Amino acid sequence: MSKSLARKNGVILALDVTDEKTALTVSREVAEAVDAIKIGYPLVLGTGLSIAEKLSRIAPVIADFKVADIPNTDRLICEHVFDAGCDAVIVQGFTGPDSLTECVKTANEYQKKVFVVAEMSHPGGDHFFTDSVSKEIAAMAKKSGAFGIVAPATRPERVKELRGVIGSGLKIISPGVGAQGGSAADTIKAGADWVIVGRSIYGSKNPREEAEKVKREIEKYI
Ligand code: 3DU
Repeated sequence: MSKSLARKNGVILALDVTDEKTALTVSREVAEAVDAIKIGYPLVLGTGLSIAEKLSRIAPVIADFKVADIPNTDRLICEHVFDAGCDAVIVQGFTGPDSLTECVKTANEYQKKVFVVAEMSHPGGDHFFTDSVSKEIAAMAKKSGAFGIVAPATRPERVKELRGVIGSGLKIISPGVGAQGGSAADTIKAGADWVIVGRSIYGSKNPREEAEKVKREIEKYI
């Protein structure tokens, strides 16, 4: 039985390493300081999807595949993700309500979760994800019954606005802390439930210490 996401520390590890040994070592080291491990194409293409099941024994796994296809293809992808032991999948919303609904329906069948990307965190991330588009995607995520959205830690003011759109029923996970310049405390204060942190944890000499640092930075706000 794979683990299910619950907030204790408010930190999610983005595990973009590409080999299994490092992935398992880092995950075991930081397990007590994070609430989930986010995996994506770098790790899965490097090791195979079987890594998900191994990691899911350590912490809940979120599959960041930014799923963005027609409903049938989306469903097939989500089935693989959940069969592999992941607790949640990250999907795009710009593909429209029918694709998103199919992902949520599949997740519900497995009793798993869908997060929808509302806006991205890199400098070009708001080029197409403009203010109104992001809000529309967030509203659609709420209507679809998704578990939460992804919003940029690099723009806490956007996290706050998107929280206003979805209300308190949906969760917000926010990448962009650390290597991309975002502040964990500001992001949580703006309304995020979890910050997602990758390179500044797994790329450091002491990943456990770095994860603990982020955890301590936000503990009074969660
Ligand atoms: O920048 P970091 O190394 O802390 O990693 C951030 C992770 O979050 C990474 O896996 C990236 O693919 C993901 N992500 C974003 O950075 C920004 C987004 O808008 C969505 C996902």
